[in-house]
Amino acid sequence: MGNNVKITSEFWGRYRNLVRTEMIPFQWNVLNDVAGIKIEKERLNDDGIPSEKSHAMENFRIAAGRAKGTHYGWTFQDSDVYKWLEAVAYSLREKMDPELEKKALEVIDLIADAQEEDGYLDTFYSILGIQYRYQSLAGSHELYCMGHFIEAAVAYYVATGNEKVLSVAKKAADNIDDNFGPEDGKIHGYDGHEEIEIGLLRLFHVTGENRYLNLAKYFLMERGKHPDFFREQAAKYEGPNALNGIEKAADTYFQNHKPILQQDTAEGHAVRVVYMCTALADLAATTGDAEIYEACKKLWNNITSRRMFITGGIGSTFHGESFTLDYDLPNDTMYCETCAAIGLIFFARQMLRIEPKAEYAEVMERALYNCALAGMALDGKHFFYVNPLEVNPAKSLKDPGKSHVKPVRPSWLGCACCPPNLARMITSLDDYVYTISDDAILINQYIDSASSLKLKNGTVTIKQTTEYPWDEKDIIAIKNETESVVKIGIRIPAWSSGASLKINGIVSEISKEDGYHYVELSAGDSMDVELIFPMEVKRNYCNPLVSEDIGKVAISRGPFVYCLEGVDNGTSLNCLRLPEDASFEYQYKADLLNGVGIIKTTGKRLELSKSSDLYTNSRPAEQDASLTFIPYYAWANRGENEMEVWIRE
Ligand code: FUB
Ligand code: ZN
Repeated sequence: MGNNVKITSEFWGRYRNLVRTEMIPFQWNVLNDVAGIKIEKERLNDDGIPSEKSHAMENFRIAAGRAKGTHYGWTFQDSDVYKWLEAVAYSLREKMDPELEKKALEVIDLIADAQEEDGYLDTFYSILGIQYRYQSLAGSHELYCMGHFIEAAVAYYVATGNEKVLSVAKKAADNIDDNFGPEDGKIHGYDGHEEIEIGLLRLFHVTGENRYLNLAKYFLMERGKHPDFFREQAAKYEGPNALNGIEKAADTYFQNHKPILQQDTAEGHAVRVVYMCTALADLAATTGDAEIYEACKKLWNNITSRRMFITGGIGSTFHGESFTLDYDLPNDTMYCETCAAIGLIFFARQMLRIEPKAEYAEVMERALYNCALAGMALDGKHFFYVNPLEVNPAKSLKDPGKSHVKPVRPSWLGCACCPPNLARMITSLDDYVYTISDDAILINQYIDSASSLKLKNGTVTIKQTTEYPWDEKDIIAIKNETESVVKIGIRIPAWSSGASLKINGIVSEISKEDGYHYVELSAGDSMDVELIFPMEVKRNYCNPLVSEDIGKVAISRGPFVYCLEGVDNGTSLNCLRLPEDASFEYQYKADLLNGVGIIKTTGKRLELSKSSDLYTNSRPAEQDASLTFIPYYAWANRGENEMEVWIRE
């Protein structure tokens, strides 16, 4: 069904294979409590995190009446199963696997059995007291979980044509529609964690049923109109513990401080913000509403030009996993949750549907190749929740203010939202390569692949031949098999100076329109494009308003941000300096970290004082030091050690 983008890239092929062969089976074992995992505390002094097991599948079995017991885990434990199912859907879309399909069908049957007669679907309340449902929305995550289910169901239906899963999703959405909305007798409210809006819009896209679009719009537009909504619900609530005091969080935490269209800055919990923005941008793209798009742009600009780390990570503090204020980007206490980087990628994808601006694809690339990818180890079995730009393991161990910053990836997490999010992101990467409209295609990501893309009047095939992300050349063969003219936008990466282009072997001047060079192909035409985007090693500087990065430089090459790691550079990385005139040597090392490009140079190291005095009146001396940078995504794969992205210049 739909578009077919076959990813043949060695870099991404390895990851996608890893998700299929390691992550999906491993996560299945975790969900079924047979993986033998040890879940670490996420922070010192934090006993609030369920830490023994997942129990997610058992919750469904209990809710379905197939097992006895009670609910265990977070109120959003169900979403781990749904994200697993969504990743399975994309994986089956890429490659059929009867064994995996059998498991997925069993899960779908179980979910259908756990669904209440009237369509309500949430194991927490089905097990602990259905009479209390929809009454603690600040913390219950009921709509969040159903949103994830709907996303999974749509993905599974599109991949396999399975009608049952779609009908369970529609039944759940209809139950939500029966209970929420502007009409008298319905709840005039929304979930504490945005997600249902994304699911409903996806359901609208496959069914064409307007009520799902209207309900998504209702949730988005209602948010922030009555900031007391969560507190009023919580004051009356007598059901099982779904709140844990979250109702006392600031309105900004929930993006509930003012109506969305009036929000100028990204406030509160970062994942919530970008999920909200994803739905808002989808709504703008779907309805063509200019006011909604303006609201998206305000939030996009605030995030990407004031509140985003160079790795594409977002969320400056672990307090509320939140944004803080403009230019507050602390490298060693930040949050940068893997899910938040993934949410930013979702947001960028929707923005590209509205307006062909390459900055959306650039941010997508930045977040994908850096923060998001750092969320998993090269073995596909260990995961970061928090993605720091500077780590000293001793401080993570002793300083409660840094204890959320792990120096190595644990095998699983008490709050396990990130690993399955990564699995669904990587398995659906084919959806991020192009933006397709009726008569135009944007080439957003350079990934070795062969595609057949459906436009209004037929198919366009595009074959990309490239060693990207390591190599600076892409040969793109395009064939317009439609019956009309097709416009193709070729992204000229903003990080590359001096890109060059040949069309059918003839050098062509690049003219950029919002970051894309456009070519047109008449019906039946073919075109060979050779694009070269030099990947020189670049020095990146931060706006001086970011106090932590003053006098520092970060190194990048192509889409990758680089870092220094202790294993290559010794301890006390803060003592290292990269002089302005240092020149770089780039080498691809096939035998290191599954194949990486490293950057070497000669820098300086402060000599440690011979005395143990803390203060002295003489400036420490420096000596030459050889420096080795590796791509940020590959750090923490060689044991526990220090790491630093921003280095003194
Ligand atoms: O609340 C559900 C998920 O758990 C959020 O998206 C993550 O930030 C984590 O808090
Ligand atoms: Zn997460």
